Amino acid sequence: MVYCMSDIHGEYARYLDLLKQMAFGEEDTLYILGDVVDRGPQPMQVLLDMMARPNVIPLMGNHEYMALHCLRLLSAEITQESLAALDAAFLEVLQLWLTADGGDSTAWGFRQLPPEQREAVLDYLGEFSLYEEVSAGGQQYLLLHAGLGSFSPERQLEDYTLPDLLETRTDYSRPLFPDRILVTGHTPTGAIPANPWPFYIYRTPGHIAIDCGSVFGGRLAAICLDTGEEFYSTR
Ligand SMILES: [Mn+2]
Repeated sequence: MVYCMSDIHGEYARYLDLLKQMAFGEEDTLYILGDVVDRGPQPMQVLLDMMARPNVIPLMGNHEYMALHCLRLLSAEITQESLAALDAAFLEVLQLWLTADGGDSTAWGFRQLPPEQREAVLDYLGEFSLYEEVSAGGQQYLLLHAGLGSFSPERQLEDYTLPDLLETRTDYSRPLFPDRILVTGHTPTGAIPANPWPFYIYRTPGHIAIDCGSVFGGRLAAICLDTGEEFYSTR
């Protein structure tokens, strides 16, 4: 079976709860659509568990992008070059990440890892893909974190920019493709205008939105693409 989950944001207990509910096994595949880190309490535990499972396929979220940028510069060996990179612009990004974006739990968790594990985490984050195309239950799906900003049917997927893919607020009221369903996180379903069911997976023609706002008083969710079955964290 093929499953999708998104916006775990350090909620390790909820992540384990969902794996158990799904009876996730070696023959299954789980795509995690970004924002594993930041805000919640245990982002490093989630990452380390994902790293140990070859059948978990991670995709980049805007929070991984920020975390990777900041952690790489903070943990670089001190050279003239690495010091020059710690300029005013970087310090501003760092401050924003640690405060408004909830990067403190990621930074603290990272600091507590042994050095070789820190390096493995940075390598792992650097391998997250920007999108995945999968087929399940006879249907084609395009999986990505936020959406396809400045969408055009002629535009190739590799031509979308990072902000297009990682920060877009998707308009769920219109399908983008006639033959593919877009599966996205990033926008909590409770923040989608016209959605009467805030803590549930939201489906419209051409779209499945799966971020049920776990760190914003909601739940962590997963969906099985083969059967359409939905799973929600119970704690
Ligand atoms: Mn996001």
